[in-house]
Amino acid sequence: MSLAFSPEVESALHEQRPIVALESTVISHGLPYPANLEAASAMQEAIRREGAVPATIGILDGKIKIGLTDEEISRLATEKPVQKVSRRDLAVTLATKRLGATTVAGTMLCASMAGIRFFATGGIGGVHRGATTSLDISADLMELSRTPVLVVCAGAKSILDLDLTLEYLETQGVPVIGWQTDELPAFYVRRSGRRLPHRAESIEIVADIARTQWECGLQGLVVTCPIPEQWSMEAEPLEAAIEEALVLAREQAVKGAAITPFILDHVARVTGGESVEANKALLEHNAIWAARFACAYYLSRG
Ligand code: PSU
Ligand code: MN
Repeated sequence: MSLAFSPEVESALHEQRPIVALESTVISHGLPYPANLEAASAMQEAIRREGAVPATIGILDGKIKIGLTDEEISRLATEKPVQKVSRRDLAVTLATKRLGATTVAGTMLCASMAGIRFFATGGIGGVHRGATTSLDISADLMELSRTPVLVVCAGAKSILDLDLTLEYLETQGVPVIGWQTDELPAFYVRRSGRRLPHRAESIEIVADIARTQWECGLQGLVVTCPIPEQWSMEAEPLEAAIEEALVLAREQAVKGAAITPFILDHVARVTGGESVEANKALLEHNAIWAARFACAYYLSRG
């Protein structure tokens, strides 16, 4: 088996203490340096403060590392190129011993192999705008229907087609639960105008829903937490930046896995870094809630 655990994660697993998985694509491709390092450590600290153990996941030296060290995180934050690892890339990246950063799909898959059930991230991938002809649908959505992990996120960015993303999640049988909200949050913005099928008000009910989901033999779940008010951005200028990025991507023939990082980078530059600060804030916020949900789940299991 290619799994390698940090001592901290290994003992937490052994003692059945709450663990929260963290992805690494947000470090290598989602945020610029040094914001990526700051976000990675803020998330880990937030999870520890809540009484859970963080497990940042990545691919190094032909191993799936569960619980990266600061040095390993630093490599992912600074070295280039880093392979973006979704389900399709896992075996190739391991066998060729390339440096790899796991996406939401890749992280869910590895977390589940390791026996970890809770995962905090920023935004999940989704159905891209124009998917009716490009068929560009993130593998994150399929993974949610296959793998029993609860993903806490701030919804999805409006770089995606949010209506089609919700439709696709419904088709795949993935519950999307608004954390104290009826609306799908749109990452940098608290509201998207899209109604969610379910809402949860208490940490305990989220833990109960997760347990019931898994007892039924069902797989992934999404819990969406809106970005905290003070970091929430204005929707219109963002939308303009995204439209501009999409036109540039088309002109430069950017496709496939490169699309999401390309748009994120453009939006960060156009908003003068405001989007980067918002991104860091929502990542930490999601880490806090994921830790609370994980703690409630393990506490109530006795
Ligand atoms: N959305 C973000 N930031 C990110 C990503 C998505 O706001 O960093 C990353 C996540 O790792 C996600 C991946 O799983 O992009 C989705 O990429 P794709 O659309 O190529 O599946
Ligand atoms: Mn894609």
